[in-house]
Amino acid sequence: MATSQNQVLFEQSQQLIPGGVNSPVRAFKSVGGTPLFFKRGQGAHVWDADDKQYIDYVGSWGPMIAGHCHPEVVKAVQDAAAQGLGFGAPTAAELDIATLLTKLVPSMEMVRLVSSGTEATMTAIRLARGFTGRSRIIKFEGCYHGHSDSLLVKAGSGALTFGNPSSAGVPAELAALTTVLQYNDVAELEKTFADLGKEIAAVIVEPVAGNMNLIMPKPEFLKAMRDLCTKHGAVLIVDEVMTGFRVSLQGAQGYFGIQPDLTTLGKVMGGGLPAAAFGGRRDIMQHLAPLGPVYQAGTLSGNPLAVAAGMATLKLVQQPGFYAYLEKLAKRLTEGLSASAKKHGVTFCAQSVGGMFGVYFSATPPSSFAEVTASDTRAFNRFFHAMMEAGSYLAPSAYEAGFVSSAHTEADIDETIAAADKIFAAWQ
Ligand code: HOZ
Repeated sequence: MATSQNQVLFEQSQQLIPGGVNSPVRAFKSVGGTPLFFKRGQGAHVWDADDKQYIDYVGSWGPMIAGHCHPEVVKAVQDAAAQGLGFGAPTAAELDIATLLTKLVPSMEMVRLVSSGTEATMTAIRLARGFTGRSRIIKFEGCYHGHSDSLLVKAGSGALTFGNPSSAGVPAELAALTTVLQYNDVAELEKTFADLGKEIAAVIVEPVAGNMNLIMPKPEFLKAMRDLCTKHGAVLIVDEVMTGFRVSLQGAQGYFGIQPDLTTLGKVMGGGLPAAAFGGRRDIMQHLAPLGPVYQAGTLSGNPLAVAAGMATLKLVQQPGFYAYLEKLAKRLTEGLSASAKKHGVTFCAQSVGGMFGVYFSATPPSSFAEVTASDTRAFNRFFHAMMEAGSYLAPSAYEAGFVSSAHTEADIDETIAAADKIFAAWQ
């Protein structure tokens, strides 16, 4: 058998790059085997270093909502590149995207562009602390908000996948200022505010948890959070890095009707290039330098190529029927997979919201960290590899959400369901 180029590249990479990857969850460590090294993407498909083709359900972890290499996105980036790769000075394009973002997400009265979701959430926390003069923040177990110190406490995504939800290197003194509660547990949230209300600067939440697989919020959970933050003068930060322009055009806040004080965005708004943002109430945003005392900066913030890719993508998602199509595809996928598993007696379920979905080797969709970590991860790992072999690429972890794009077709989805059906038929 010919040597896999994925294997060759992985072995070489491990000599130079810790774990052979530049972001841990890419390493396939929890699912086992060799990570795929991608060469090319087009529409809903990607090709690995061995030229094997896959239907892609990762979409660069969310940004590729219009598929890979959408001609309008590629052209916008090429046009921007021809004008200059970066200036470290304001451009009119930054005003254009700020105008669009504040129009599409009306709770954002002002917005600041950054380059990654981690920067957006890290700064939103600092801003909330600077605005309230308080230090404590509340997050929820299994929610992942990037890898800044205050937020890498009982986190999801790669941190959970590799069993280090609270990272080494985060000073205990800092971690002590992060109170971690259970997702969807209203009583615990109420009690914490009753006990510590005056200390709480902010609550930060993934409005649909997408970094411990996919967990839907209970409506009363988001409502209680809003009410308690208002009552106690804490800042509600809704982290829409994953859900923004993914769950609906107005993100999860539009979908569920919640009004955050601050919102963080990333992924889709950069169209695949490094652009992210945070924004919200004007009185809070005015505390940011150079207007106010809370500092934040970035040489690459508002980079013209990233802004161009983001603008082109945000133009595409505003087309009529865009989200209805994504939702239809995601439902077709999750319903098809669930029906097949049921037919073959496999304990499995799946659900979706907008263009994101979760698959679970459990009888019902989990609603908490405890439930999701009780699902059968060995079964997931086996399924993941069998699906990859059959040409469908899922996220390489039982604790990540999946994504569809407008480039996926019903035929793509049906091919994936047919592959799963064969796998479930042989499942013991
Ligand atoms: N934070 C991403 C998963 N939710 C992983 C990013 C990456 O590995 O590219």
